[in-house]
Amino acid sequence: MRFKRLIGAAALAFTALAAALPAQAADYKSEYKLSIVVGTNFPWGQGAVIWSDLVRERTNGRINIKVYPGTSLVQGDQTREFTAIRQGVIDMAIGSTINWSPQVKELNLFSLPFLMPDYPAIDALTQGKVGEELFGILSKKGVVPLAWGENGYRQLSNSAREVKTPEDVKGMKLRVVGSPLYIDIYTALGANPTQMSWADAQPALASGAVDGQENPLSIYAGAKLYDVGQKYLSLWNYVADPLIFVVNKDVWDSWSPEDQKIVREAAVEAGRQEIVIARKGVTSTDDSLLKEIEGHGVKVTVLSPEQIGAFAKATQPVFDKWAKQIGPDLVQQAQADIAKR
Ligand code: X2X
Repeated sequence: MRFKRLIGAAALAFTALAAALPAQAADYKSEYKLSIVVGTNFPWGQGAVIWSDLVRERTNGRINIKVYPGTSLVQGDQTREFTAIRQGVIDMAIGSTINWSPQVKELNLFSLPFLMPDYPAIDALTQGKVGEELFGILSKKGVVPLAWGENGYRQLSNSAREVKTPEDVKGMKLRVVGSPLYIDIYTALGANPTQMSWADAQPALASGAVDGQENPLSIYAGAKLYDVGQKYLSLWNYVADPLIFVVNKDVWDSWSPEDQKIVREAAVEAGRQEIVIARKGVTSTDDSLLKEIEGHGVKVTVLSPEQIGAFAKATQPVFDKWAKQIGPDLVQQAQADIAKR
């Protein structure tokens, strides 16, 4: 009986203590898991570090974010990342539109071949009506979207030969990312695309199981793909993948309005900084990253507008097919905003 009373007293004391604590402290987790695909040495990963550091500082450690690179919370399977965020296996993420497009078909917009010819075109979408509409769609899917970042323009590399025309990629075995749209693009070009995760792509390139791949230059250089025989690089800006900063909805709702504001503002700041980092060294005014890549014996081929036109023509049926799936209104809005940029 004494024992029971003791337990009763302990429970009472605990209840009193919990009531005395601010509600938020009781609800907050000791760690929030932030998922990204690549490591913190890449611009994408730096964005994650900037965001988590800002949040930790400004909340005095109330919100303690830990970065999980390599999509390790879903065993490297980046196409399952979005589902895992919705389910709460992942608390927050900075994800590529490509990796989430199997669950959010509208995000395929950025993968429509040759839709966005330059950086102002990307910005016209993410910072305009299209971006707002996409955030609205995400908000209905169990996540709270906060800010845009950028992986970058995806360029084609391979170990076999210089690529200047659709003819040059015929029969080439190419690793592509998780959206079926990429299978369609490379099939239309007569290549032999094979879908695999980024984790699997690197050994496949090293062993020669695939001839080539497509990724932003920051990923190509950060992963040292020139060391695994990827000596031919064609710059054609055919698609670009923005990044989206999100928090799981239940996690978001567990935070005080003050902390929500801090997390949102930090995401916007980190996103802005990350985009600057992602665009560094790959423009005509600063081509330092390109020079570095060439220094590794890589043949860099910048496609002319005419050469790009030939690829655009060959992939037009893919554009048209996917524009219907994404939603003709959204695609038209995107095209109009790009035309006005
Ligand atoms: O897997 C890729 O190619 C990467 C790293 O760019 C993405 O996550 C979309």
